[in-house]
Amino acid sequence: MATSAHVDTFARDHLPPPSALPEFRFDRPELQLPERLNVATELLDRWVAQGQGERIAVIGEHDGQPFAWTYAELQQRANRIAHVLVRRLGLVAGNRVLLRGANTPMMAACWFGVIKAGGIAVGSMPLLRERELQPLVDKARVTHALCDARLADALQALRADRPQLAQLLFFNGDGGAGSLEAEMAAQPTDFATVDTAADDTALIAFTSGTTGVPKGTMHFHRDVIAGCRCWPPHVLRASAEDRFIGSPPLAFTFGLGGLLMFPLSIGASTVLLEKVSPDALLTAIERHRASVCFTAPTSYRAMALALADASPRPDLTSLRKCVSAGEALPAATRALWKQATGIELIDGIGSTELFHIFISADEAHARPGATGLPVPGYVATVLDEQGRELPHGQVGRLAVKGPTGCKYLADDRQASYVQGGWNLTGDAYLIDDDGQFVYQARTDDMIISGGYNIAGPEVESALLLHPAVAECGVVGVADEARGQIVKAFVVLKPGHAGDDALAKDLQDFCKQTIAPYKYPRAIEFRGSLPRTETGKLQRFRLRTEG
Ligand code: 3UK
Repeated sequence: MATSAHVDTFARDHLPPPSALPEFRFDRPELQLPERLNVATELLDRWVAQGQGERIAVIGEHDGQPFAWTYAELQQRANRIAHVLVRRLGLVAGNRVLLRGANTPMMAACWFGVIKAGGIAVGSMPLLRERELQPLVDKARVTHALCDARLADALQALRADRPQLAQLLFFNGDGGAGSLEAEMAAQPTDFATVDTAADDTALIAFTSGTTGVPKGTMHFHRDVIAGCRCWPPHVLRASAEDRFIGSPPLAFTFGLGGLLMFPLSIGASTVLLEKVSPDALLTAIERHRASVCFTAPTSYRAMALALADASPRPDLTSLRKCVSAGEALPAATRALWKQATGIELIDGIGSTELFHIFISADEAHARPGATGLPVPGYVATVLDEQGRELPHGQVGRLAVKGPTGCKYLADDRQASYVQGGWNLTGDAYLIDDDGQFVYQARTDDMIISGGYNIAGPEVESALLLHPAVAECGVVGVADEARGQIVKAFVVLKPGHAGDDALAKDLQDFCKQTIAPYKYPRAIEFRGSLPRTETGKLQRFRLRTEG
């Protein structure tokens, strides 16, 4: 093992014991990584050193006006931030720096500034309030924070009884005295990136999990680089000429990988947007002539529906690759997006624990209703309750191994995510005859009604084929006779009335589309559905509210 560069050993001291780690596999030539590795050297410094510093790295918008920073400009900003952290805020390698803000070029510069200084980046979703931020700050024992001035409130409140958070600077405000920008101006533009070990922790990402105390997942420098070498070159296959765009926050590893690590790993450009409703994303794709898009399935569906009514229709001819992750992609949504744009979606399942996508299908291997095949570098299977591999066609627990894997920060739940060397994602899957992995449901979300196992997402996929349905969520609700019954929450497209006749029509439609016993015995029409900031349906809320 290479010597750690971390002076503050908090991360290493709170890794799971070796016996609780999953098996790591580095059995491909591109995964033979050096003992010393820093993500910023690989993704940022390298391009400047190779004379590519004038290429555009990040694009943002200020007051509606686009602006761009080259790789050299992004590097210089990151270097100045690294100096501010070390010289002004007293950071030592291994300290944890909370990063708080929407996706902006400054946020990207802060991320690299932390990494260059040997710090550990701790992302936080922009919408989190004080009460939700507090467990992250305490659990990761955050020592410093860089925060968008427009999100100052929650942090200011926490700071009162946490002396360590005195090490806090704000950016994207007026840039006046005491701001991060003003501090940066006083620092030089060069900085020697800290020579971290490949297994020094680079980031702690908190799960977007909807229940319980958030889990911090630790990712080494090597995990991020391995992530850049598996799914992107084998499935996405973007090039240096591509311009990436999308909605997931950089605090979510789907966004961090898709909108920052992956484009920069190939010398491409990325558009970082603060406001990313489906309508805003459509307009931004046109304005920036973006070519690779990352967002959640519901966002593709909303964009496709908006395109059907849009006049004038935004010009999306620049777009060539569209990635869907975060939730299962219903076949109806895949078909709608293809109809609207001509583009076959690239579906992929990833998780915060494994950093990014590990099962996926490129355009040529896409199969409606299936997620795809294990990404080169990963192996996957389906296990029964005892941990035995199940034959194809049988539903069981998805299990994955590869170069990345679950490393929870001081958390007993490590033992439920990692069993027998496998990462168990909590998803019920089956493998079909072609070896394609077919998503069923979260294992906790399987509905058991009258003795039958029913996967809510399958019922949702059926309902989404109905012309009146915009969005829907299907859960099990308690029922005296059947234990549970299938209940659908349905958002209608404009011009449809949620009455008994339509409810009956939707039920009949389901009975004709999937096995009749799965049809929703209860239907409730809603104006919208509860979702996380990462686009996931909050089923537990539907269950309790329903
Ligand atoms: C679900 C999917 C079916 C699945 C993520 C891409 O979503 C990400 O990370 P999270 O930790 O959630 C993980 C869970 O989300 N899921 C994600 N993608 C799919 N289910 N089909 C999909 N395509 O339950 C999984 O266990 O929030 C996704 C890259 C990085 C990520 N962190």
